[in-house]
Amino acid sequence: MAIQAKGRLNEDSVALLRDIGIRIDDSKRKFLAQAPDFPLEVLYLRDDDIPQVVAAGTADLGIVGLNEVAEHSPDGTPEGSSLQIVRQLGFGECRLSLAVPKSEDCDGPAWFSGKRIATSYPNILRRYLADHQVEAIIEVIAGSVEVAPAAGIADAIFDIVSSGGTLISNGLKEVERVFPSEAVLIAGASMTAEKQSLLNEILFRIDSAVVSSKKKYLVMNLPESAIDEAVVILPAMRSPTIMPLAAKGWYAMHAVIEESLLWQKVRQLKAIGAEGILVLSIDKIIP
Ligand code: PRT
Ligand code: ZN
Repeated sequence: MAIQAKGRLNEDSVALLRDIGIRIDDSKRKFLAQAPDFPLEVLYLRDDDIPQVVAAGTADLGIVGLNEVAEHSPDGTPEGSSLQIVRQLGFGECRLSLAVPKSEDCDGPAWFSGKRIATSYPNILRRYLADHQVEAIIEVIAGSVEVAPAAGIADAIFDIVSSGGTLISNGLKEVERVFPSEAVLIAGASMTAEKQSLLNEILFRIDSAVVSSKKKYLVMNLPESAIDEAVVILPAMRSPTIMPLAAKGWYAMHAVIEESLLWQKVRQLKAIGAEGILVLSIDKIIP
C-alpha cells in the first residue's frame, strides 16, 4: 500500500491503518515498511506519484486525495482512471475551486474566457473549461498558486481550498467550486484472489472503524417512569440495555447513538429525568 510520506494525508493514513489493527513502525521510517501483524508492506511516496504507482502495479493499494486520482486520469475525472476507488475515507476533505481577486466582478464560468488561470491541476481544469465551453489560458505552476494574481502571472487561480483562509489572506475570493475531494483508498484494475481476500479483510475493518467513529455510547440513570419514553428517544442497535440499580425505582440504560444526534438526544433525555449521563467513545463496532 502506498501512502503519503509527509504532508496533509500522512498522519490520518497512518492513524487509519492503526485503527484497523495494522501498525507500522513510524520511528525508523524508510521508503518501505513491513507491518508486523498483517501481510502488508507500506510504501512512503509523494502523493503525486501514488496514482501511477498503483496503476503500474508497483503497489496494489494506495491512499491519496481524489483530486490526484482525477488529475492523473486521461480525461481529468476519477471515472476516466484505470484505478478503482474502493473506499472514501472521510479525511483530507477539500475542494478544487476557481478564485479571482476580490475586486473582480466574476459572474460565472464565462468570465474566464480568454483569462490566464494558474494551477497545479491542469487536467481537471481543462476538463471543467471544456465542459463549460470556455477557452482560457492555463498557466501550470507547481506551488504557491495563490500568489500568481498578485505577481501578475495570472488573472485567476484554480487551487485546493479547505477553510478558505489562504484565499482571503491573498486578497482572492472563491467563485466556482469545481471538484470536491477527500482521501480515498485506491486499487489497481485487477488483483490476485489472495490479494483480493486481504483487501476484503481491510475493507471489513475500515467499515467497522468508520461506523464506530460516528457513534457514541451513552450510559445514564433513569427513574422507572421514564423508561418507555427513553426507549423511543434512543432506538439502539437492537434495543437499549436496561439494568436495575441498587436504588429502588431507578435503572441504568445503555445505548449507542449517532454522534450527530448527541446533543439533541441528551436534551430530550434530561427533560424526562435522566441523570448522570456518560458519553463514551466506541473503539469498534463489529456488526
Ligand atoms: O509532498 P507531497 O507531494 O506528497 O505533498 P503536497 O504538498 O503535494 O500535498 P499536501 O500534503 O499539501 O496535500 C495532500 C492532499 O491533501 C491534497 O492532494 C488534498 O487531497 C488534501 N488536502 C486537504 C489539501 C488541503 N486539504 C489543503 N488545504 N491539500 C492542500 N491544501 C492547501 C492548498 O493547496 C492551499 O494552499 O492548503 C491551502 C488552502 O487551505 P485553506 O484552509 O487556507 O483553504
Ligand atoms: Zn504533491
